[in-house]
Amino acid sequence: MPDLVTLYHSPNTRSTGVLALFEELGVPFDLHPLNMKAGEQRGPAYLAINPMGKVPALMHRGQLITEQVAIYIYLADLYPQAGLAPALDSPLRGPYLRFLAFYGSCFEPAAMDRAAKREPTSQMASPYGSFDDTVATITNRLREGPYILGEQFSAADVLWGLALMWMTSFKLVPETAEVTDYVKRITSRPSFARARERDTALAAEHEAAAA
Ligand SMILES: N[C@@H](CCC(=O)N[C@@H](CS)C(=O)NCC(=O)O)C(=O)O
Repeated sequence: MPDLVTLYHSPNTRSTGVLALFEELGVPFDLHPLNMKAGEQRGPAYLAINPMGKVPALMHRGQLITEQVAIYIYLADLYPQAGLAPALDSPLRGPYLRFLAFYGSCFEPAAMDRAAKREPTSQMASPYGSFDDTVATITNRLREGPYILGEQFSAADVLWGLALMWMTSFKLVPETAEVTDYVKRITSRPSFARARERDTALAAEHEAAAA
């Protein structure tokens, strides 16, 4: 078993998915909460660790790992016995990496531009083409389901399940049957229930401490 990974986490943020991922992996980790209500993520102590002041972040063997996509890949590979990442020589390794990278380099930027009502550049110049293309790409993939890799549940589903839950609740992504069924399938897993429980308790603590 590798030595403990530290997770820098704030409740009800992108790092909630990493909490659920740890639950899926079933491994111990060191949880380092940051109270965003008190601005701890922008304080000197955390900026000295992660100059971006963002969560999620991992510290492991003296190295900082940031960016959700890198974190999901790193953890699923670090604990291969959980079976959340296809092996390097599996035919599913390509689509697994594709849909993780697609999330970070296409889908999230497209959704953030849409949320901020920013006019996208031309389809040819944009790294994601168009918002509608990104939604169609993931929706078509989910139609094949039940998971991103077909029958095989993976770390990519933890990332996409939570992201699509938020994106549909913010009305950024249309609540089509493919998307809502998928969100329900992923976020009803016990790992998500346990992550939500931890977040609820942490959020209450942070609220009280910042008051
Ligand atoms: N590119 C980062 C984005 C992380 C991010 O934006 N995290 C937000 C929480 S959801 C954050 O830490 N915001 C606090 C701040 O910027 O002060 C990733 O993929 O992990």
